[in-house]
Amino acid sequence: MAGSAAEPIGAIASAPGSAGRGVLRLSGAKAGSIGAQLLNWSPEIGRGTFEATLDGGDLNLPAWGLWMPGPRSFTREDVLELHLPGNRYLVSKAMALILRSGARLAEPGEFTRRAFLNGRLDLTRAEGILALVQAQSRSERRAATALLFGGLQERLGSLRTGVDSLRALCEASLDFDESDTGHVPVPDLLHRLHAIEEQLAEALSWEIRREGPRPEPLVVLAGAPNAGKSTLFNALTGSEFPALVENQAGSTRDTLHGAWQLSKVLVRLADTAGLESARGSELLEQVQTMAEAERERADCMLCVVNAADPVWPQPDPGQIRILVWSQVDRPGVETEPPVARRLEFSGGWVACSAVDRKGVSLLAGAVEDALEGQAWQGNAARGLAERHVQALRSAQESVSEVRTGFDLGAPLDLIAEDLRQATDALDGISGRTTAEDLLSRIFGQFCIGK
Ligand SMILES: Nc1nc2c(ncn2[C@@H]2O[C@H](COP(=O)(O)OP(=O)(O)O)[C@@H](O)[C@H]2O)c(=O)[nH]1
Ligand SMILES: [Mg+2]
Repeated sequence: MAGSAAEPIGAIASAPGSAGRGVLRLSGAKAGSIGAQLLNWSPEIGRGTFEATLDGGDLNLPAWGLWMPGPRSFTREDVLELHLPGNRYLVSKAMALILRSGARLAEPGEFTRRAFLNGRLDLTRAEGILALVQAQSRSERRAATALLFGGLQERLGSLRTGVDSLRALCEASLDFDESDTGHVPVPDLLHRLHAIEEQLAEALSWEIRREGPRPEPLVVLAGAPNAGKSTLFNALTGSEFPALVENQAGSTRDTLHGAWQLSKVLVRLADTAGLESARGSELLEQVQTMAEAERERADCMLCVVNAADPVWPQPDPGQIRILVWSQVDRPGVETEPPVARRLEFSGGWVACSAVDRKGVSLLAGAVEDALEGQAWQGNAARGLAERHVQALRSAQESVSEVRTGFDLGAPLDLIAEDLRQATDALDGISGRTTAEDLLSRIFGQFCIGK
């Protein structure tokens, strides 16, 4: 990535296409003077929002600005954000004006990279932003948020302090008589080493869990009691241990899982208790909480609605949902769901019957379509965990050298050197000592304007 950090960079920060607003972002020492040149505005007014007119060439546009002089900004540099009418053509023209006024087009992730270089974020948090931008499901969003809010960094902080102080003790002891192991008793050093080993193992297992292969996509059956979820579950999974089916609310309590083979992928199908059925006792509350947790985790929801007695779920734009218009073999029922309801289901609708299996293969196709391109196929947060795992493993190797050193009575300066290597490995994760090419790879995955 070229250029000094203070060089002004600019980018369109809103998504392509027409929208309510188009956002341009500028960062760097000259952000204010470029803004003053193009807008009827002066940075002297101070931090905050302002209304102005963007004036240049044949462009004359009302604009709304947000002025955040450094260091109280995302990049810790002077940042000017311009909000314009969300028309792609106008926004591009305004961007061209900004570039002509002396800013350079930002590279992907360059704003976040500057935030990182200026100490605003450590690398794990920057990765959290990336993972969040790329997250496609609720579970990915949760993993990214954990990174963003410093889950790993918190752990690493105390681990690094432990390694550093052990090294300081080893180094301090060097100044004493050579025949002596030092003025700090070895058992104390070993006690500290043990604590480091434990924390390291814990951080590693946490990251390995994040990195590990995600199970098959989870498809969850949900709907009112008697919608036909359990019957459908049995029909789709051909389960050895079929779900209880009964014409009575509350027959399904525990969430059941089974494998459902679609034409290309295998998914995990879950049968849950009927939505909001029979609350009141502690057990039934628990049943509902479990079912809710399962729906939260779902990569795709099958909202089962009984054609003979339709009960409609609350709309939920945050999730991919397919409407399953069920039990259509029953005499006299509507064979298609009402048109007005269909739009509430982002994954479309399928009419089906678990009894004569009508619509079952259509349903499989709809699920496959809904899952295509979804997070489970490739996952940014997981790729990031891989880097952490490698670094933690290398820290662990150095720490086990330290252990061997103590066992063999090695000189303390050798032990201190191994501890220094462990610190370096940990610093690689937080970005204190991360190779330039690795930084470029990480930040290069961002979109321009981020
Ligand atoms: N005719 C017909 N009956 C069904 C169908 N699916 C479920 N049922 C019946 O509807 C009742 C409730 O089914 P169940 O699967 O337990 O519903 P759940 O509460 O949503 O799990 C049972 O009596 C089932 O036999 C179907 O596709 N066709
Ligand atoms: Mg059931």
